[in-house]
Order: sequence, then C-alpha cells, then structure tokens
Amino acid sequence: MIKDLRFLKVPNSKGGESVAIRVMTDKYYMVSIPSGTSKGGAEAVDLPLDVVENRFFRLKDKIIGLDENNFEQIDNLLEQADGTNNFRKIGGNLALGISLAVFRAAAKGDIWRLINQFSTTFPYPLGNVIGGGAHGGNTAIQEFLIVPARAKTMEEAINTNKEVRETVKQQLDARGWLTGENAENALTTSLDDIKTLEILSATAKNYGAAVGIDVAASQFYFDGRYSYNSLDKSLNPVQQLEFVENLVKNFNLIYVEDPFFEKDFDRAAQLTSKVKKCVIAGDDLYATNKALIAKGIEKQATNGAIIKPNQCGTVTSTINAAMLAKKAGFYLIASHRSVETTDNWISDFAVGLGAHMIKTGIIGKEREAKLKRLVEVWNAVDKPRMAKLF
Ligand code: 2PG
Ligand code: MG
Repeated sequence: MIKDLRFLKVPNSKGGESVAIRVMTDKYYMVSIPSGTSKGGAEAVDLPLDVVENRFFRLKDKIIGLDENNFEQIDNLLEQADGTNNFRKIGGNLALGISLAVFRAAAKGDIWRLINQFSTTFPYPLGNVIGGGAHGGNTAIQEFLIVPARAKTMEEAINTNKEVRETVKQQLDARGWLTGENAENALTTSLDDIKTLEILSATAKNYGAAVGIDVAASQFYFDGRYSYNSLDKSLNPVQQLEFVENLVKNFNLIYVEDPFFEKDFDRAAQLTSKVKKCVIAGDDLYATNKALIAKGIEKQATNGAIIKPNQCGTVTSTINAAMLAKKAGFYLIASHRSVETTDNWISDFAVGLGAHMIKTGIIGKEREAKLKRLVEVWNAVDKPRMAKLF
C-alpha cells in the first residue's frame, strides 16, 4: 500500500532542477524525470516546478492509501485528474513522476522484471558522439551516433563507444575543430554536417562500430524547407529525401531518426521503402503515442520507434505504445532526454521491453548511471546476449 508520497527536486544535466517523486510502500522508492530540448509537438507538456509542486499537493491524497500493484488504475486516475490529452493541466513531468514511482514500488525496484517483455537480449547502446541542432553546435543534424554492432557483451559495447568518442575528441582537438560539449556530453565541432560524418565514420570503422544520425529535422524545417546553415543549403522535401538517402549510402548508416518534419509520414515512408539494413526511427514523429504509432504502421512510415516515457506521461501508455510498435515488427529504441538526471529507469525500460537499442549518451554522470544499470541487469540475467539488429 502507498503510505506516503513526496515531491522533491533534483539537479539535472543543464544545471537546473527536475521533478522527483518519492513513494513509500514497504520502503522508499524514488524516481526523477528528464525533459527534452527538441520536443515533438505531440508530447506531454512539462510544467514549471513551482506549478508542478502545487498540482502535486492537490493530487497526493487521492493516491495515498492505494495499492501500488494497481498501477494501471493509478495511471487512469492521473489521466482523469488532468482531463486533457497531453497532461497540460497537471504536467507530464508530474504525471510520469507519480506513475513511475508507483511502478518502481510495484516492481520492488526492478522495473525491467515487471515490464516482462524481454527475452534475455540486450539493447545496443546508441552513443551520441557529436551534437548539433537544437542541442547546440554547428550542424543542422542534432546527433551523430554510433552503434557498437560487433560487441558481444554490454561492457564491450559501452567501452567501444567510449573509445570512439575519445579518439574523435582527440582528432577534432588536434585540428582545432573541437568547440565544446553539450548537455548530453556529446562533442560539438565547427565542422559542417558532412565533414562531421566523414570524421566519425572513419574512426567508427576502426572500432567495428556503425554510424547513425538523429536528424531531428523538425527543428530546422521552416516554410517548407530544411536549412543546413553550415552547408549553405536549403532543401525542399524531395531534395531532403535524396540528401538523407545519399547519407545512408555514402556512410553506411544503420540508424536514421526523424529525417523529416514530424508531420510528414509520407516522405518518411518513401525513405523507409528505399533503404536496406537501416533502422528508420520515429521520435518526434510518434512522441510515444499509440495513435501516431498506429498511423506510422499503417503508412509504413518507419521500421522503428523511439520510446520515451516522458513523451506520453504514464508507464501504462508507454508500454502500450511500445507493444503496438513491437507487434508490427518495428525496432524499438528506448531513449533518454537531453536534460537528464542520474536516475536509471530508462535502462530498465529498454531491457524490459526487449528494445534493440538504447540512446543514453556515452559519458557524463547522468549518462553513465544508465549504462551502469545495463551492466547490472546483464549480470542478473541467465545467458544474456546482445539484440539481433539485422
Ligand atoms: C532526441 C532527444 C534525446 P531531446 O531528440 O532524441 O537525444 O533530444 O531530449 O532534446 O528531445
Ligand atoms: Mg530525437
């Protein structure tokens, strides 16, 4: 039974504070909630911390006394208390905080076991080496990622990502192209999108890693055109399709996220039908929303979906959205947010859902907490192995 519920604040990776909720059942369980910088239009709405605190005090008494094992009923209660379709009244950050704290208590800490859709395969850590776009940096493309596709164990995969990042850092630094680090601890560079891919793919190859990108295209799509400032290019949607298709071919990309404006399902479907051995993932396109994923399945817009619990605001809707995508044969990619805390529950989701990949960054305390949890769960499972990608 839920004996107590508290609202707290914890530091985040952008130097601010994020929502944390602590629940007491047989003992205390706490969760903290990340937020995004490049958010999709269909995401649950995060409210400022003082507003959330106020909403929390109005809700708290409705939840104390309930059984944590009835977490679905508690998620329903949150939806009803809010009454909108995107938690804009009570805040997506509050809704997920309560939902997840209750779920963690019901799972007695091991969220992955309670989700129970895993099959002892583990997600490849998709590491963000170089950042741009809305996360800061020179490129329009938001994330230049690597997949340690040859790694046989979780530790090997994590180490490969670290080695590639370190080598790329040294190369950029030696040539005066390193400009800093962003909130995800990805490197930033003065190079343009293509030169960035050239450097990354050459290094990744030496370590047996493959390359991917999160285009986060909605962030630089205005008036029907995609603006690549550092390349001095402005592309219409047909040219954008051709541009991304060429990137996939020229750099053997095995992962492309949000290559088009988030409402352009048809263009996404065209790209998906053209590429082979490449995951085309919808992030802002789906916003972990069941109806949008259903639309994506119907239109064959992608072959993969990003799963971010804070995009929809409850554990129940996250699992339902993920299961729908999984049943359709989509690759699942669980993902952190740019503004993170040191909580590690996203790793439990990735394993528990049987995701193929998890986006959690490579270094930095917020990112490494999640990688450490992956190793912990790996060690708790009988005969663990890495997921099969293609
Ligand atoms: C993304 C995420 C995480 P943000 O677009 O995939 O890397 O960024 O949290 O800023 O939405
Ligand atoms: Mg994204």
